[in-house]
Amino acid sequence: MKEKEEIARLRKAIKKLQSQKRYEHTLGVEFTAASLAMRYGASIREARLAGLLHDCTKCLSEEKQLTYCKKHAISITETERRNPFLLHAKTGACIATEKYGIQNNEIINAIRHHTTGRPQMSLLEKILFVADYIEPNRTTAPVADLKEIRRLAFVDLDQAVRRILKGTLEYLRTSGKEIDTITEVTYAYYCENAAK
Ligand code: DGI
Ligand code: FE
Ligand code: FE
Repeated sequence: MKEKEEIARLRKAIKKLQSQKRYEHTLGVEFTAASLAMRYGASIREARLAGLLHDCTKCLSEEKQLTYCKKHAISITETERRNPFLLHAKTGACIATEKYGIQNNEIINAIRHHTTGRPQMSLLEKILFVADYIEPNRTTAPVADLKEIRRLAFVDLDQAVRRILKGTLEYLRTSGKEIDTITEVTYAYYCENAAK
C-alpha cells in the first residue's frame, strides 16, 4: 500500500474511535512528529504512523483497558492498576499490531512508552514523546513553559525530553497524583545524559 493511502485509511479508522478533540490532538501529533522527523533525520512515515496511532485506545474506559490487558496477557504494574489511564500506551501498542497491522517494532515501542518515557529512548520514541506534548492543539499541557519547550524541541531533542519530564513530575507532585517509578527513572536518566 502506498504511504498516502495507508495514512488516509488509518486516519479514517482512528477518527471513528476518538472524540473530535482527541482526533484533532492525534492529527497534531502526526504533523509534529513528522516535522521532528525532518529535523532529526528519522523516518517521516514511521513518525506519522506512530503519531496517528499513539492514543488509539485513549477513549476506552479504564475498565476496558484492564480487561483488554487481562485478555491479551499484558502485564500490569501496581501503579498501572491504580491508575489505569496509564495503560492506554500498552493497549495502544498492542492494538496497533493486532488491529492495524503494524509490525514495525520502532513504531510499537514508541507507542508503548509514549506516556512515561523510558531511559535510552530511540530517536522515534523521543520524537513521539515530545510531539505528544508540543503539538499545536495542546493548550493545557501539564508542563509550564510550553512555548520554550516547543522552540527547544527543534534545537535539542534530549533537552526537550528532560524539560517535559521535569514539568510533568512537578505537575504530578503539586496535584498529588501517584508517580510511576519509570517517570522518575527516565527523568534522572535524561538529567545525567542530556548534554547541557
Ligand atoms: O494521552 P495524552 O493525554 O495525549 O498524553 P499522555 O499519554 O502523555 O498522558 C499525559 C498524562 O500522563 C499527563 O496528565 C501526565 C500523565 N503521566 C505521565 N507520567 C505519569 C503520569 N500520571 C501519573 N499518575 N503518573 C506518572 O508517572
Ligand atoms: Fe497518550
Ligand atoms: Fe497523546
